[in-house]
Amino acid sequence: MKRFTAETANPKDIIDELLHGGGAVAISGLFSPEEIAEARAIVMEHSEETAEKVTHFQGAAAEEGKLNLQRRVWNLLGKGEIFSRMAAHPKLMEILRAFLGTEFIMGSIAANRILPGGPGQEPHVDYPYWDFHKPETHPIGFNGSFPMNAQVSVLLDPFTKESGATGYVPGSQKELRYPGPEDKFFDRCEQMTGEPGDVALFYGVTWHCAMPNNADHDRSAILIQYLPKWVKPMEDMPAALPKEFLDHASPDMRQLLGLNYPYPEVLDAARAGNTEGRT
Ligand SMILES: O=C(O)CCC(=O)C(=O)O
Ligand SMILES: [Fe+2]
Repeated sequence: MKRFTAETANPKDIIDELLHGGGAVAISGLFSPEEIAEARAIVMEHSEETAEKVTHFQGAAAEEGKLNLQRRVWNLLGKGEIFSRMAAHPKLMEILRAFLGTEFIMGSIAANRILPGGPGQEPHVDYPYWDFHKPETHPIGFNGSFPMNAQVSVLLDPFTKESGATGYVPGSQKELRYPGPEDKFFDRCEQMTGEPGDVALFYGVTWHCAMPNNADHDRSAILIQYLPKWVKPMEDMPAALPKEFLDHASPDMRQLLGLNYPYPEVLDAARAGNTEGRT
């Protein structure tokens, strides 16, 4: 995985790597140890209980009775201001505007906590093709030649081979396809390793998954999904957030929440007049 710092991270090289290189990059130096400690404490607090939350790509863990070792915390914007800062970090905004279009949105911000012994996930590609194991439900000829998704993982713990750093197959983003057993993912994958505070940024059509945590410590990350403005987001964040949050959202946060993009809209009831076009 190509590694950048806050100083060297530039949209052109990163986008080239996401589309035509390995499909994933690391960026260090965007978040302070204090910010990471604050985020981690909130995630741990909200995942202390074993109440099961909706999750994905964990069929094997469910069969083995180990879902309890892989915990999600959803709707993070409502759980601490630090998560708004993470989602709208100016360096990430700059890169993602160049990658997904200047008016891109956020589809989800959640934590993925894998406890020691957690078995990891099934290799997959991310939304908007979560169910691309059923390709016939998507348009014919659908491909990954332009990005309809970017994923950011903000690492809260050491992500090592042992602790189950996200596995991925470099270059697999070049052909949009859901991996199967014949692809021998686990023989071929590399891992997005890093220190707490590092960011892994990847193009979501790259085959990837959380790997088994064989370490003696938790392995948590903040997972942020970014999308072009017209892709249906995964979490209905405006519906889950209090009115005060929406009223006080910064311009970047309003964009991320999709509040600047009107559709779908009841056009019969919309303000009359020409609202769209070059002139
Ligand atoms: O936590 C990870 O390492 C990856 C999680 C992931 O890919 C997902 O939940 O879609
Ligand atoms: Fe994923």
